[in-house]
Amino acid sequence: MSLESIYEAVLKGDAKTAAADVETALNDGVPPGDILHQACIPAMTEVGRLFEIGEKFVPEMLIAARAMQTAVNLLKPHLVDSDVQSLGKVVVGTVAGDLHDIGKNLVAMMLEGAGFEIIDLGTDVSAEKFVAAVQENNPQVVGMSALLTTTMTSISATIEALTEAGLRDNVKVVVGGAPITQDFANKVGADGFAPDAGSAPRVVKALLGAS
Ligand code: B1M
Repeated sequence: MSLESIYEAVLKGDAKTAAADVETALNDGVPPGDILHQACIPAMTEVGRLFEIGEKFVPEMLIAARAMQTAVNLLKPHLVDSDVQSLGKVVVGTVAGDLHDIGKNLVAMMLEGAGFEIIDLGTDVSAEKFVAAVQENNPQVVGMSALLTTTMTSISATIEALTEAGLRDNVKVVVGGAPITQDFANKVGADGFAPDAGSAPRVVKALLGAS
């Protein structure tokens, strides 16, 4: 089974074929990381490009996202080692006003694989909900994802809410998502920025002084 056929299935939003082809590729010994990075993620990038030039529309982005999530769910057990010792708790969520969750789910998966306990608040998470989750779970890290330029401001609003609640010094804040940069992270007072899911565990571990 070629990576090309998985790429095409995700691009077309054909979840059934994507699932069958991922299963076959795994059985054929294709590394799960290659399936993710050389087929699934490039397909979503292409969906975004086609949307931008008016050749794909929101419903097509949605079905491509479902196919991507189906593939990721099959890859997860192969990418996450469930026997690693806990390095700490991370509360993750996509910020208020934003429904994109594929990148956030990948980040959560990689952190879980590296040994962190994940409390996933989902999408469109208000500042109040982040604050409540920190009060309730006492995590070491809060991870926020934003995919829209219009929701980047929800990151600063959430950081402010954590400060107002007296919790900012208790947690490290890590941010990411397509429009987020290191410069933005510095400006809003985040502790860390990860450009992709692969680098998220390294960034979080460095902030916590874990090796
Ligand atoms: Co939307 N969307 N979308 N969309 N969508 C984008 C983001 C867009 C760039 C498309 C485009 O125009 N080219 C554009 C944003 C433009 C902008 O703001 N500048 C856009 C738009 C405009 C919209 C709507 C407004 C469309 C509309 O309704 N007219 C709407 C907004 C809805 C809302 O959120 N309120 C909308 C809706 C949707 C769908 C619901 C249809 C669907 C999302 C489904 C879902 O997530 N369950 C969707 C999709 C699929 C996309 C694209 C095509 C793909 C996103 C994706 O999953 N990428 C996207 C175009 C693109 O990104 N190329 C687009 C794959 C994923 C692996 O990458 O999410 O970047 P990414 O995550 C990476 C890194 O960013 C990083 O690691 C991840 C893995 O390496 N990362 C972190 C992410 N979070 C992190 C957190 C961290 C660290 C790293 O620490 C905590």
